[in-house]
Amino acid sequence: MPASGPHSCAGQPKKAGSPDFSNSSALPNIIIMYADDLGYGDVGCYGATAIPTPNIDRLAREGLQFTNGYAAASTCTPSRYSLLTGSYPWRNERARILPADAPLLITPGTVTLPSMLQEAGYTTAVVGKWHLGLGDGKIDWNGELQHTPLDIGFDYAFIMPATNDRVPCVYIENRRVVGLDPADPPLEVTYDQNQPFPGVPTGKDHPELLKMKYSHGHDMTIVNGVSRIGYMRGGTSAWWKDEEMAEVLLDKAISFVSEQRDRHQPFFLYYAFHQPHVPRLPGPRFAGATKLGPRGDVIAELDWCVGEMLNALDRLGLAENTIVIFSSDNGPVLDDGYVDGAVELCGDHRPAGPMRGGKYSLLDGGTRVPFILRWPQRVAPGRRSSALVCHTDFLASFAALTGMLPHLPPEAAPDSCQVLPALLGETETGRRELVTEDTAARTLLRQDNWVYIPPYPGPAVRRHTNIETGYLSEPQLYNLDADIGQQRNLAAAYPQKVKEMAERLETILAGERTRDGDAC
Ligand code: NG6
Ligand code: CA
Repeated sequence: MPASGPHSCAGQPKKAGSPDFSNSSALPNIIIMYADDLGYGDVGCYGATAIPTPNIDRLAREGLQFTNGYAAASTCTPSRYSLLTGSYPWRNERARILPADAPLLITPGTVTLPSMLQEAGYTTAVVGKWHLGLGDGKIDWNGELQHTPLDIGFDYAFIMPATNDRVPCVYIENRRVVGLDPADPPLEVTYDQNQPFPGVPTGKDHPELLKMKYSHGHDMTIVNGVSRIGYMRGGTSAWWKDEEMAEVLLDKAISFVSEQRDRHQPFFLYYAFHQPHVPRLPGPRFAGATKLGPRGDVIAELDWCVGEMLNALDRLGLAENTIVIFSSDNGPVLDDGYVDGAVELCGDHRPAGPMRGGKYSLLDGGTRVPFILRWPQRVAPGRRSSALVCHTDFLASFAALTGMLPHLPPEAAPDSCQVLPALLGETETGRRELVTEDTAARTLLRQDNWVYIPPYPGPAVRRHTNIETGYLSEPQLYNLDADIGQQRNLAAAYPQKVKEMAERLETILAGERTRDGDAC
């Protein structure tokens, strides 16, 4: 039991005048810890043996582990968009993998998970990977940024603008790039292939300067010995060191939580890790932590960050009434553009667990992800749930938890199901239906344990990354109950089921809102 376990702070004296978070009527704090490209099978409690993840496993032991927990998409931007807005990403045609200088994808004024929680009295923060666009057109990286997380519901932001393989390789705190020196030339960024900055070394022209070589893409500006996507120059005092990123972000995340300790308000923290996305460069103490090379090592580092946050909650006496969720934005990939041994050293490790496909894919390995919820005060520890739940559902579910659901405007969070009873382990019935999408925003329908994938043209295996796409010129129908590995296409055997699900998917894609329909 976490309440009486060795890490629990139950029984420790509370500071005078501090809020009593053990009072069961107080709204819980909420922390979403969100990994980047972590597969279902990469975590010990989901079956991994080659990578030690004692802290994520601890979370599962003390909480509820979902076996049918989904991201809305098999890539980052659309998944995160869906988590924050409660909307299926395919409703917004811009919700695709974005460069860092793309305009903010979420229009200020949209109801978001953090803005809803702000209304409910929460202090809200994002720390880590953003990748949802910034600004509203042209960005001056040296000035005060507009259209940032602060404009869509976050009170505090410490972010990496896009991904760790995309420029600009700088952190942004609230509205400013961190660590710019006025004596440096201004920071400039472009993704225009035809406009590289003259004189700034690229991976393509100066491979001898690289400490990690690229395998595909990633041949532009060199930062910290690693060439990236996009070009950047100036503002060099602000450029990050990848090996320090885990500690930099962890420090900001823990500082935010610590600062909330003595405030009479609940908090929401969206802590978005950069691991195990490429380039994989662990801090020195995790280099060599596994036999799987950098990919395994950064997962061990990620796990350590999770543990440090759990320990901080214990120390601060906040563990009991804090909901901690751990999940991932999409499924796994081995070679995602750098030569880091991920493929060669993988051995028997199965990053997607028993599933087919991975990142970018329509197959289940693309979107079924580790998904754990711990709330010692309310959720029984050490259980598993097969309820179908998706990150998209957090908005309506936490609106229900905080009394905000009746106040959501009808157009808000159109695809967010109120599945709070499932999230809290009170039932194993989650949503009935779920639409997920791949990197090209091609969709599929899941209904109970059935998956229908429409016919799509295109290669069966994605180039470079070597991941099955899920594309087939015929319809695909799988029953995940009996066939989690999607090995037996039942479409020919169940033509009526195929017809019904195809029609249903069409109806949803034509605009039917999920939130008040039968899907939930
Ligand atoms: C792809 C990148 C890949 C990764 C991905 C986004 C190339 C060749 N590949 O375009 O490395 O950055 O975008 O990943 O550039 S995600 O997890 O943020 O969706
Ligand atoms: Ca990702």
